[in-house]
Amino acid sequence: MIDRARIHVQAGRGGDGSLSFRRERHVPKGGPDGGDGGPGGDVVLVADSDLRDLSEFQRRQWFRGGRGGAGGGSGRHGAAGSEEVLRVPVGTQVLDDHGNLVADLTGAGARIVLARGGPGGRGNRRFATSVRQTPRFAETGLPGEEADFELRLKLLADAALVGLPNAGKSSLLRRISNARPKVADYPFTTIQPVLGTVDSDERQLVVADVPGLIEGASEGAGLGHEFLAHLERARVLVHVIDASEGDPADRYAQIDRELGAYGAGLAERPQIVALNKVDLLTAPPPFDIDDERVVAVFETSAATGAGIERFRRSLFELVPPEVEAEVPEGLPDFLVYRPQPDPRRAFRIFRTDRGFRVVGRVPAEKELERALREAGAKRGDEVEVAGEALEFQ
Ligand SMILES: Nc1nc2c(ncn2[C@@H]2O[C@H](COP(=O)(O)OP(=O)(O)OP(=O)(O)O)[C@@H](O)[C@H]2O)c(=O)[nH]1
Ligand SMILES: [Mg+2]
Repeated sequence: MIDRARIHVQAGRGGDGSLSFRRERHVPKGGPDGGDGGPGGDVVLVADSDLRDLSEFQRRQWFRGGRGGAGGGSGRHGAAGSEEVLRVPVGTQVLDDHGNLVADLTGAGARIVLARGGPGGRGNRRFATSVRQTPRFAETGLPGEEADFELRLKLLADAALVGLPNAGKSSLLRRISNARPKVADYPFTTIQPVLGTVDSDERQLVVADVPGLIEGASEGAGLGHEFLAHLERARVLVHVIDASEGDPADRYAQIDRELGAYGAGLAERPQIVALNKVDLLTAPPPFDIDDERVVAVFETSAATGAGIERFRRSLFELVPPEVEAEVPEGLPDFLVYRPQPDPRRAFRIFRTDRGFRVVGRVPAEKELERALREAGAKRGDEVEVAGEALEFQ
């Protein structure tokens, strides 16, 4: 299962504003009629309940929003750039370059704008004033936002089966759910998490079978660390122990150390213990620990079915119904990620062979003068403000 990906997103550039003048047969000099450029397309992430992993992103890591169309004469606006929509499984978390959590897409249909398209440039029609009747400039569109993100899928399960390899986790899941994970008598049969649904008359539980953990898992031993991450969101852990070998309490403590070393609250999670493979025993397994996290202990045999039905039914009592996260009324169901200040406020100055060129928003005179001076402009230099050539004074 591919549960991590790195992507680079770049929203579309805004279209250029148009520099145009009305042409009419009997009017020698028509007024400005250049329309605005269209906005660039956003790059958007949407949680899709049909997807299971992030394998899509192995093939492709670069995503671009469409470019906004240029404005035209007669006041025509450019078309908006097309939105680039990336579909990810429910449970995907989005982290920025610094590892900060930007979004957690826990519900189907949740949306986040990862990069916003650049605004379109204004056409010259918009710059006409009573004192400037023939503006010979228009704005260029601005680039869209661009950023890198890491996607991490963390399974959303009500309960997760955890334990040493070969304890019988997959066998138990097969017994209680619709899932059919592979079962075999060697360690690490399960190499990727499997989800199964367990039904009762009123409710459905999602139970995850997570690959076996061994000593040092929290430091990456075995299939280790990455699978511990999938336990993070389970509300209850079902600790499966092979009761036919050694002391169950020792095995319990071993896994518990790894959960504690991993952190993320795993050590505090309520636990159900399943002492499995009791068909191989002649006497009930010894397991007498006093631990308030252990909410119930069951003796099961995935081989004969003994104890399975009681275990399955108890899950519905022991895993509390999910409390719907409270969403304040009026809050939109999507987020906008803003990595940079609003590009609408930006303009840029480029050097040309004869002086300077100002691109983007047309700044106020004072602001422009200061910026040009900082850029090294001297008296007499040519300054091009999108089409109009002026002399720097
Ligand atoms: N006798 C007996 N054997 C069992 C029982 N449960 C599982 N087994 C056997 O134990 C072996 C391991 O079972 P799995 O369900 O694959 O164990 P697992 O915990 O999923 O193992 P990994 O995926 O490797 O971590 C298989 O040969 C199963 O048939 C049981 O209750 N009794
Ligand atoms: Mg397994």
